[in-house]
Amino acid sequence: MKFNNRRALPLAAAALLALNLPAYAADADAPQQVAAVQAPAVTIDNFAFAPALVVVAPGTKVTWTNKDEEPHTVTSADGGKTFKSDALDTDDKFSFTFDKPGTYKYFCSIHPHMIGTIVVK
Ligand SMILES: [Cu+2]
Repeated sequence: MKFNNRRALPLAAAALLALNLPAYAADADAPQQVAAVQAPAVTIDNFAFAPALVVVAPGTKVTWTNKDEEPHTVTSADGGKTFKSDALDTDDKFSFTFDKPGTYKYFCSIHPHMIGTIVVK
């Protein structure tokens, strides 16, 4: 009987795992939430923001890092009223926490053709 009980434990654990997996898969919101958590870093490289579009949940801090040899800024499209970085040198970072839902377009004030969008929802 002792022998049988020992063997039953791993089986019970496996059964619990099997029960948990479908619960994850059935959560339709899960992929969106994962994307929101994984996306809060924007790289500035080769005169472009990448990814140019980032979707985050309210309260998320987004961090930009300039990987170019050229200085860039991160400036909200409302003329920098919402957020505005200093000129970022190579490897400099700028962060902004997006508390309110909305679509936030931004650009580099030095190279205005460089544009990006943060969607908060
Ligand atoms: Cu720039």
